[in-house]
Amino acid sequence: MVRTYDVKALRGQFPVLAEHMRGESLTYFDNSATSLKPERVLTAIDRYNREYSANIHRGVYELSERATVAYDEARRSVKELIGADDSVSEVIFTRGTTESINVVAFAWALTVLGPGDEIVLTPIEHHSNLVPWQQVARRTGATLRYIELDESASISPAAIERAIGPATRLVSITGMSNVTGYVPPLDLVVERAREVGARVLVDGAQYVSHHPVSVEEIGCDFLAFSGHKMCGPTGIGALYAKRELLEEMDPYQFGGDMIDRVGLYETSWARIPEKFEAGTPNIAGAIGMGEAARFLMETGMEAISRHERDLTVYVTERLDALPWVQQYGGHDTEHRAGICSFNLTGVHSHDVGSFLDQKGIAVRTGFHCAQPLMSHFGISGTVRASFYLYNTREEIDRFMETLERVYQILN
Ligand code: C6P
Repeated sequence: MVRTYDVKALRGQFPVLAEHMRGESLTYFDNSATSLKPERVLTAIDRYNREYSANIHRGVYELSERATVAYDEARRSVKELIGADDSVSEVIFTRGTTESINVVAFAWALTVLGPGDEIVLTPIEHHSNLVPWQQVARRTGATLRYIELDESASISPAAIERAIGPATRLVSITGMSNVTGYVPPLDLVVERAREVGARVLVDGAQYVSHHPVSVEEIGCDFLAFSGHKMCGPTGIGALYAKRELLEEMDPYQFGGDMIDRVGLYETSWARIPEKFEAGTPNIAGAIGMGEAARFLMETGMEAISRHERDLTVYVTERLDALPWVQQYGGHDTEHRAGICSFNLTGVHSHDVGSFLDQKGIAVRTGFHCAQPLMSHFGISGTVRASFYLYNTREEIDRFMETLERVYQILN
């Protein structure tokens, strides 16, 4: 049976889309900052708080058992979304991508890296996948190396070959740029890393919400992602890691629930994943993220990705036709998804954003937590429109009409 992609029905599931902003119906094009949440995710969180709001792993009573079951089910759904195989890997709940990357930086990299070791990054990374590695390099004596970009901020096989070598211990790379939507060739990165015995962390903050993902197929060692970018709530995210790595890693934080036996002077750790989840976790958040994962799987990640590609091709072509628009990240929509970044000649990105806001259109402007990439383009910021499963061509038409007006008025 071929399922049709019913964008109208999907839109009906997102209460925020019925809102008006500045007296206009909302056009939400800031999905890379955070996505909207469907009714069923809101209901799942609400039901936990109203009907079985107990702590997990602690009570022998039914309320606590219900919370524990829901929390464990959420973990299973998140694992299923990314194709993680229970027998060889695990998912840990964190506060989001940023914390997940910090867990790897502080619980793994700090203990295994030293002088002479290299951490390979790219200049397209979000600050969350740069700053922790600068800290690790400073504290361990390891060196940072960057995969060179071409003019459109893409990565060639030759650049990967040059940057990853015998001294590389870790490659930490985004699965999808939050500025241009560019999807780097992860297969080549992982293949090269394997040749030299390096580990690979994929920053999946954007990647997981927009693509079908199978960590087993990608072959990465770590994958970091956030609930709020995939129709879930804020304050929750996940770190996927190979079980063997989690076994050898020390806990990241210490306290309740992550222990096995505690004495006055010595403590042994609980099993994975509890070993990495000290204290009462964000139970409602995890349940919301689990529901979001089920929603995405039922909608179909292939279908979502196809829908977004259609929107990306459409908007790119329309922007390309305007001589006063400078787009960033190239025209190769095969390797880009869901995002377009641009400037209008002679108009500051913030002014464009404020004008669009007057028409109820929400975009992000500025450097998007990616200053090295802005330096690569030689600019201080862009206007970024980022799409998701509920956006439509009609919204893009409205956006384009408004952009034409912005240019006429502000240029
Ligand atoms: N990017 C954006 O508007 P957190 O904040 O931990 O959920 O995600 C951090 C992060 C890491 N990597 C990438 C590629 C990201 O896009 C983000 C978040 C948002 O682009 C907010 S700055």
